[in-house]
Parts: sequence; structure tokens; C-alpha cells
Amino acid sequence: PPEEEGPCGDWTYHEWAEAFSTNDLARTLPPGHIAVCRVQTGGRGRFNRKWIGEEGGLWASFTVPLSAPEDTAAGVHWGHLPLVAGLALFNMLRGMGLDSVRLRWPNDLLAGKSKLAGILVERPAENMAVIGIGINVFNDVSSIAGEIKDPPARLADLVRDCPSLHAVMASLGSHLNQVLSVFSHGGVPALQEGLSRAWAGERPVSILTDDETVRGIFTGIDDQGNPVLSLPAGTVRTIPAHLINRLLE
Ligand code: BT5
Repeated sequence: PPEEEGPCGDWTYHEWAEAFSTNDLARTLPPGHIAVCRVQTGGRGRFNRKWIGEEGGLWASFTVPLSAPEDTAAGVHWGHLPLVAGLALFNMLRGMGLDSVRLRWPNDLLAGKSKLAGILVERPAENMAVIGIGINVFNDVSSIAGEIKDPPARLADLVRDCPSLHAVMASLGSHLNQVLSVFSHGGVPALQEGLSRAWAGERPVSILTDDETVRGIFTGIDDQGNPVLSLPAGTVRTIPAHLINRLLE
């Protein structure tokens, strides 16, 4: 059973001292709830990569109802929830005065070149999604630097008067609701303006698919969520998101 429960803005949170993965705990909750823990022992990222969740970070999973049928004509596709979560996190961090934060496609939150937060969206049931978010806040990231790909960063080193974990969770919940409501009415097109701020300018990338490596300048995504590159030859190429194994900067 959780150690603590209560309201958190429009959400209800359930806090465990230790959990394997809050994304697993969230599956058992109804929509509108948050599973959060202080230490996460079996946290995961995309493609079953390991997420390190030591004490002091925010390890939380938000349950979101998927009641209405997808309006794919308007660009509302539940596969885009990682972008929704990425934009919500970006908005929250910029709101804290963190000017160096940006989104790396599809949903890594970086401060400069360092990884500050990650997102893992899962869909345990037809009518519910779990949005798992991990943010390094007060946890000691210097000790994990050797274990991870990008250098890590933590919020406490980047903002003045870093808010408490509960305050960060509450703020994230409200930013998530705000972006979700924009998205559910207008789909990806309605997010484009915010996302273009979040990508923070064009930059050279390599995109790896099963068949090839495409090098070019990442300029953003199209209204279906696919990355758009401008190529050295002066042409523009859109790479279907589902073919992409990795994007490297
Ligand atoms: C992610 O995956 O970045 C998604 C992470 C989602 C974690 C949350 S915590 C709450 C919820 N419960 C879960 O079990 N998961 C979610 P991906 O883009 O695949 O990146 C994973 C990579 O990030 C790893 O392979 C490491 O290189 C790196 N990494 C692991 N722990 C990290 C940390 N604490 N800080 C920065 N980078 C980390």
C-alpha cells in the first residue's frame, strides 16, 4: 500500500517509499491519478533501457483517460502523447527560469547537452495511458554519470530555490493537463508553435533506420509527428517516425 495519498491539483497522488516501476503501479489506478515513489529500483526507459531512480529525484506516472475515439483527421493520435508530455515538461522547466532546456526528438529533456528528464508512455488498456516521467531534481547525478549515455543534469543545480518534489509534481500535473487539453482539441498542429520553441532551433542530426543513416538539419516535425530534415543538397526530407531507431545529435 502507498505510504501517503492525497490531492495534487486536479490529480490524486499515491506515494510509495520504494517501487520497482511507477509505470507498473499506475496500471492499477484509475485515470487522473499519479503513482510516485522516492526510490525506483526497476525503472525503465524506451526499448527496455534502464532508468536509474535514486532518492531525491521525481519518479512519477500519470494516468490519462483515452475516452474519445482518436480524431486522426485533426492530427489527434494517442501515439503522440510522448510529444505532449515532452512539451508539458519543457513548459514547466522554462517556467522555472531554466533557459537552457530543450527537447530532443522525440522526448528527451536536455539542459545544454545533459539529460535532465525522460518520458516513457505506455498504454495498459484501450481507454487509459500511463505517462511516466523521471526528472533528476536533488538526486546525486555525478555518481551515475558513468552508467548512462548522455551526461546527466539535475534541476537543483540549474535553478535558484529549487522547488520541493511535491511542488514539481503539482506543477507538472497542471502543465500536463494544459497541453493535453490543447492536443485533444487540435492534435499535433495545435502543438507546433510550442514545439518549435522546445526544439530550440535547428541542429545537425543523424537519423538511423534499419536501412540507412540520414544526416541533415533537424527543423522540426510535420503535423503527423514525423521529423523533417533539411539535407545538404538543399532538399527537405521527412522521415516516418515509426522507421526511426535512433536520432543522434
Ligand atoms: C527515457 O528513456 O528517458 C524514459 C525514462 C522514463 C523514466 C520514468 S521514471 C517514472 C516512470 N517509471 C518507469 O519505470 N519509467 C518512468 P530513454 O529515452 O530510452 O532513455 C534511457 C536512457 O537514459 C538510459 O539508457 C540511460 O542512458 C539514461 N538514463 C538512465 N537513468 C538516467 C537518469 N536518472 N538521468 C539521466 N539519464 C538517465
